[in-house]
Amino acid sequence: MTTMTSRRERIARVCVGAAIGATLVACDGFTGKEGDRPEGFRLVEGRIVVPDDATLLGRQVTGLQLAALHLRADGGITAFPSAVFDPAAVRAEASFVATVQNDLDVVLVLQVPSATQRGAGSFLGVFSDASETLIARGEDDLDLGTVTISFGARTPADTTLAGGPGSSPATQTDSDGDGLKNDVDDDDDDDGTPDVADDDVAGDGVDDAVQRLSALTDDDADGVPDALR
Ligand SMILES: [Ca+2]
Ligand SMILES: [Ca+2]
Ligand SMILES: [Ca+2]
Ligand SMILES: [Ca+2]
Repeated sequence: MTTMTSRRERIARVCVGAAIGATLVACDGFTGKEGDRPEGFRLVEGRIVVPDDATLLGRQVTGLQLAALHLRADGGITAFPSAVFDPAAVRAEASFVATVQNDLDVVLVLQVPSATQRGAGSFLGVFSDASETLIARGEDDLDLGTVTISFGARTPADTTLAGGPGSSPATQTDSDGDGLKNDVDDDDDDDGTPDVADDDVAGDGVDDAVQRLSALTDDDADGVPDALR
């Protein structure tokens, strides 16, 4: 997984270099479309408008990334991070893509990368779709459009990211593959228990209640889980 992500990101950088050279060249067969990812993974991508660093954090940040985090039943976190970008170098929008294991529910966060750039980093905000932060499992790729940041009363604890118009993950995901996207499917995992009474709506095997960031330990109660500092 990580190896393939790195390969894709290396290719993306090569493509950028080629574009800057004023000549668009074939990028090693990379198209960004289905078939370019490892089997069992989906792409979660979009563009994010990055405010100036002072507004963002009140502190200097030299790198940012989006990361899809799967909160496991054992209390651990499996991370699927995007490439790192420098907020100071982003004039308008930064593109991101995370290669995410498609059988897992995840939350998508903006973060300062961990030391390895591969794990859960320092939390800056969570993606929210109509107040729901859990992105359901599914094979469909997600294009979140232009993602914007809204700062809450407590930053970063209440900072949320929202996708562009028409980019709701629920309208793009058919978790059980029955032809109905999750937003119009009353039983997202086809287990016979309707979504409204299902503890694990998309059926990734982990109760949804423990998969949201609110389930993580927050000893000082500042709204940022201890594991995401
Ligand atoms: Ca469905
Ligand atoms: Ca269904
Ligand atoms: Ca169900
Ligand atoms: Ca779940």
